[in-house]
Parts: sequence; structure tokens; C-alpha cells
Amino acid sequence: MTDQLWAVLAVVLVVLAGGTAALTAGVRRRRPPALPEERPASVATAEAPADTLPPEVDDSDVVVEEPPAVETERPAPVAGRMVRLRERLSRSGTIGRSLLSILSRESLTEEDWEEIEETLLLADVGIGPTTELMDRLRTRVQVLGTKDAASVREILREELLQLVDPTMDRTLRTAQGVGDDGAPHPATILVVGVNGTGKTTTVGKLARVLVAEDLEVVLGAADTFRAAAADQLQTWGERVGVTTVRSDREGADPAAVAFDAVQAGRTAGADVVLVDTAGRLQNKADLMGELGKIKRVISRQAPVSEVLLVLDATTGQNGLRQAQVFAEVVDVTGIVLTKLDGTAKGGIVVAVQRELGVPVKLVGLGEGADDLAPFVAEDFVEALLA
Ligand SMILES: Nc1nc2c(ncn2[C@@H]2O[C@H](COP(=O)(O)OP(=O)(O)O)[C@@H](O)[C@H]2O)c(=O)[nH]1
Ligand SMILES: [Mg+2]
Repeated sequence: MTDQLWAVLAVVLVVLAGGTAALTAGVRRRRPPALPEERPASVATAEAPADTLPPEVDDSDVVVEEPPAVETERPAPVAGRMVRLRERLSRSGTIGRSLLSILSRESLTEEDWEEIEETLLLADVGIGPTTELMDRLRTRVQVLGTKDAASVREILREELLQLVDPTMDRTLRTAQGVGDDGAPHPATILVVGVNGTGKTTTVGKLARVLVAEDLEVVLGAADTFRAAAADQLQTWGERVGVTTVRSDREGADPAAVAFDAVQAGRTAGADVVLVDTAGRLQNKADLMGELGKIKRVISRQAPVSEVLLVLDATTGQNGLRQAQVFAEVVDVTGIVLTKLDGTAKGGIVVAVQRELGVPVKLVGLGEGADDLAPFVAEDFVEALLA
């Protein structure tokens, strides 16, 4: 009975939201069909410069794909998702457990300490943080009189936690802002990173996280390099009743898609616009040009709230170097570490935060639709030690 009520309510909401957006958005829409060749007045008018695309950006082939009015999925609640990491990590063994077993030995020899160092380096913690942790552990273990398992574990927990840094602000900026004209605008989140790291999947999963928190979301498929990328994103959106702004033309201007997505989000009164991008990395200048342009055109309508850099945890130091290039061309505000389920090298969390000076805000824990969790330092360390 309640399920049916929910279903009816969801359908009504989807239809209502679709209808409102269709009335207001300033770009072509596929459903219902657009009037032939009529460009809405809100695009390219002189009186609203913030809403006007810069001349070098062509959005003539950008469309707004509203989700079909069918029953949508209800994403899983977000709280407590990090706990899932425990079982995912435990499949492949963890640094925490290896360290625990070495530290618990009767008296630690130089070889034991070398083993600890090796364990940390192999887990991608990085040289600097490894040295720090070793120094602190040496001191604390020496001071420790009796070496019972519980106190060794507690020392390690505290030291790992300090390395992961529980004081970093990991909140996602998803609140609407207010423009100079007093009108509200959505939070805008740009998702960047190397090809294959999990950007599109992350945008899809993040949309579900936000929907689960009752936020209104619009997706922008600014990876126009392959049409399949937009299809992939649109499918994610449709499952939870979220509109996708996209282009069908491969090689269309990604900035135009981003611009129209934010515009659609504004006119629909959305809370958040998520913009997926391509991860081509032929050279730094191209990348800088493309991401810079996307950021610029978005900013004409709403400031960019977050730039999330997606990093594949299984690629280790190599992936870190590639991620660094992105950090050099855009101001990254948060890191999404994907595929943590596929590696025992959780140390990359520490390394990437140190290298880029930016907090890990979200982690990917699997290929499931709700396998994305807000990063919680305490839960992460517990998972390592489990
Ligand atoms: N195991 C696992 N796979 C993931 C995760 N995130 C993404 N993937 C997979 O990584 C592959 C590439 O993802 P995609 O989003 O297309 O990458 P993009 O090229 O950066 O957009 C896909 O097969 C995803 O299912 C994760 O957290 N865990
Ligand atoms: Mg993609």
C-alpha cells in the first residue's frame, strides 16, 4: 500500500518537474518535442548577459533529455555507507592488519621496522608520510611498557587517523547560492580526471546520493568525445528521474553542454548541477584550454562550487602523477577515490591528500549503483584495521 503510494507520488513528481522544466529551460528539449527551429528568447539576448553564451561557444546541438515518466529507483540511504568498505577491503588484506601483526611481535628488530616501512610503501602511502609514521610508531612503541594487542592496535589506530587527517573539511558544497540579482542558482560540481578512472560512474552514483538526500539534480554530459558517454550518463539519470543535458554530436563543444546544463538547472530551480567531462590528456595546454573554458562559461551563470578530481585507487603512484596534471590546470576542491574495493593499497588516500593538498571527499566501493560513500576518516582507519 505505502509502496504504491510512493510510486504514484514519484510519477506525479516526475511529470510535474518535467513540465515545469520544459516551460522554462532555454535550450531544445526532446520530450516533449521542441517547436521547429524556434530558438527560445532566453538564449542570446542582450538584456541578460549572464545567460548569454560567449560567441566562441556553439550550443545549437545541445538537448535536454528529461527522464521518462516511469517509476524511478529509490537510492539507498547515504549514512553508514563507509562501513561497506570493511568487507570490500578485507577480501584483499589490508595494510592495517599487516602492520598490526608486525607491531605485535615480542621485540622489534631493525628487520621488523624495515618490514613495516616496506608494507607502508607497498600500500602507496608515499615516502614522506611513511617516514613520519615510522618515527612516531618507534617512539610510542618504545614508551609502551606492556605490549598487549589492544594497546598496539590503539596506537596504530591513532597514528593512522592522524595521517588521514580527520580535521579536513570533506563536506560537498551542494547548497544553492544567490546571484547578484537576488535570484537563486544551483551549486555546480565539475567532475574531472583521466579516462577510465570512473568519472561518469561517479557522476551517476553522486546523483543518486543527492537524490537520496532529497536534492533536485541536473546532469550535464560534457564528455562529448564519444556519444556513448552521454548515453551512459543519461541512463544513470533516468533510473532516478534526473534530467540530462547532452549533445548527440560527437565533438560538440563541451562548454556549450555545461552552459546549457547550468541554465537548465537554474530555470528548473535545481539544487545541484553535476557536469561530467572527458578525460583526454594529449597535452596540458589542451586540457587547460578545455577545462578552463568549461569553468568560465559555467561561471557566467553560477560560480563553480566544486571541482572533483576522480582518481582510480588501483593505479597507485602512476595515477597520482596523472591526477597532478589536472590539479595544475584547475583548482581541485575535492578528490573522489574510486575502485577502493579493488585494491589493498588504501595508503593512496594519504598520498593523494598530501600531494594535492585537497581532501578525499568521496570513495568508490564497487560497481553497484549505490557503491559511493562520503569519506569518513575514522571509518576508513577502522576498515584498515578490521
Ligand atoms: N570496482 C569498481 N569499479 C568502478 C568504480 N567506479 C567506476 N568503476 C568502473 O570503472 C570503469 C570506468 O568507469 P567510467 O565511469 O566509464 O570512467 P570514465 O572514463 O572516467 O568516465 C567502469 O567499468 C566502472 O564500472 C568503483 O568504485 N569500483
Ligand atoms: Mg566517462
